[in-house]
Order: sequence, then structure tokens, then C-alpha cells
Amino acid sequence: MAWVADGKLAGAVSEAGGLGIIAGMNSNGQQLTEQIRILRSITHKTFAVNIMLMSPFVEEVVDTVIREKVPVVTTGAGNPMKYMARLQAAGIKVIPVVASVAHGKLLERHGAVALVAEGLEAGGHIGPSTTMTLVPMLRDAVNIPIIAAGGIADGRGFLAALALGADGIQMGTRFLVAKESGIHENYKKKVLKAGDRETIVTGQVTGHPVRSAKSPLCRRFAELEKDPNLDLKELEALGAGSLRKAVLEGDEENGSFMMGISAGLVFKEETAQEILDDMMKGLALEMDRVASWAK
Ligand code: TUI
Repeated sequence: MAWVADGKLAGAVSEAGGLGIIAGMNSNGQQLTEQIRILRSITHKTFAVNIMLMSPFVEEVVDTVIREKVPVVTTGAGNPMKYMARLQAAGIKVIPVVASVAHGKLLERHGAVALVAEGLEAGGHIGPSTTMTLVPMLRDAVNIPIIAAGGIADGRGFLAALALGADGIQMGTRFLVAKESGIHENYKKKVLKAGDRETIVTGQVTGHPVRSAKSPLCRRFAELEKDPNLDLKELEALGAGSLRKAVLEGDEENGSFMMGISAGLVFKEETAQEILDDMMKGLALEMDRVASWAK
């Protein structure tokens, strides 16, 4: 959650009992160090940094998490193999986000302590599988814990993920509207008013599909993608900086409002603590409801 998951939001999530994750993406080493400092001023509990592997600052971010003795690292949007040995040697637990079974098996062999299995219901950059199918297939293929992601925003999704064989869940979209999330009001409003058909996937042709709310920018993307003489450079230029424009400026014309399909299940701005409490309460309620079917 580049530009969104800063030290303040991740700190609030960890303090509330979750594993708060700072988005390393787009930060250079110095900016990331500052966000880690902010998080540590909010909580003494454990936390993680996500390394977005397509970021131009990957090397700096890896150096920084090692220097700052970050306890847990998650990785996304690529293969973290190149960094696994260094991170593990520094005592860091690595939890890669995977979008395929083969990738999960490979990373288990190379020392991942757990995997995030992210389905295409998620916001931002996504893989080709659904959460519903990826989680059980990965469950059959690896022996390390699996954290399900993509499409989960309430107790029903939480229970469903556990039923599919997951050991935990990761949520992004619901935290977009956390009180501690500093995103622009326009962005929060889009999440809160979203229905089931709010999001769309663009960028298939570039090989990096991205799910975001439908917007004028998406329409321009879709038009360009249909063009047989498509210039990938032009497409990338259109996308560059668009998430920042959405998060910081709420720019409805040129912003990329990344969110998962689960935005249609998010109705309230709440503190991170309220969100986590509601998830745990929802899980217990749904377990009782589902258990009654077996009686
Ligand atoms: O990384 C994410 N979500 C993101 S990154 C991002 S920035 C971006 N913007 C435009 C294009 C690309 C990136 C916005 N949202 N989630 C974790 C995630 N990782 N989802 C899917 C994957 C993934 C996909 C393919 C992980 C590995 C993979 O292939 C591994 C390989 O062998 O390269």
C-alpha cells in the first residue's frame, strides 16, 4: 500500500494486535528509516516492512531493513530470491507474497517462514488466481503457514480463509479508511461508496495487471490498451505517479485509486483497533453460524 501504509497506520495496526506493515515502496532508505522511527514511537510491538520488488530503491530498502533490525519483511510484485539469504542471515523473517503455487514452493525451499497467498480480488498489482483457489492449492503444496489475502474484509471472509486452509489473513482495502490512514478524503469516499462493480483491472498488456476503482485514468488506459500500435512507454508514463496523485491529492482525473473488490464490504471509517476487534468478533459470530449447519 504505497503512500498509504506509513509508520502511523502500520504502528496503529501493530499496537491494536495485528502485524502492521510499512510499505517500503517509493521510499528511499532515509524516508523508510523515518517511517520506522514513527512506528516505533507508536508501538513496541512487532511489525513488518513490505519490499516492493519493482521499486527502484530495492537495494536501499534491503540495506535499511537490515540496519534497522526490522523483525519481519514481506515482499511483493516479484521474486525475492536474490535477497532471501541476506535477509535471513540478518535474522529477519521473510514472508513473500505469492500469486502461484510454484512460486510458493520455491520460496518455502529457500527459507520463507510463511507465505501470503494473494488472489485477484486484491487491489493494486495482482496475479492470475482467485483467493478461493490459490489458498487451498498452496495449502496442499507447502508446510509453512499461509496468510490469505484478496477479497477479505469481514468475519465471513476471515472464516472462509481459515476454512480454505489459511492460518491467518492480510487486509489492505479495509485499512484504507482507517482513522489512522492519511489518504485524501476523495479516496476514502470512493472506498466507502463502492459497490460490487467499483473496480476494474488494467495493465494486462504490460504484464503487470493492476486493480483500481473505475476512473477517467482507467478509461484512458483501456483505450490505449486496445490500440494495436500500443506504446508501452506511453502507457507506463500515464501510470507513473498516479497512485501518489490519488493518495495525496485525491485527483479524480489523473489518480489511480487502487483498492480491492472488498471495498464493496467496507462501510465505515474506524480506528485500526475497531477494525481488528470487529474482525475477531465477526469471526467468532460466523463460526457459530456455520457450526449450526453441522448440528
Ligand atoms: O505487490 C502487490 N501489490 C501492489 S505493488 C503495486 S505498484 C505497481 N504498480 C504498477 C505495476 C506493478 C506494480 C501496487 N500494488 N501485491 C503483492 C503481489 N505480488 N501481488 C502479486 C504479486 C506477485 C506477482 C507475481 C508476486 C510474484 C510474482 O511473480 C514472481 C516471479 O516469479 O516473478
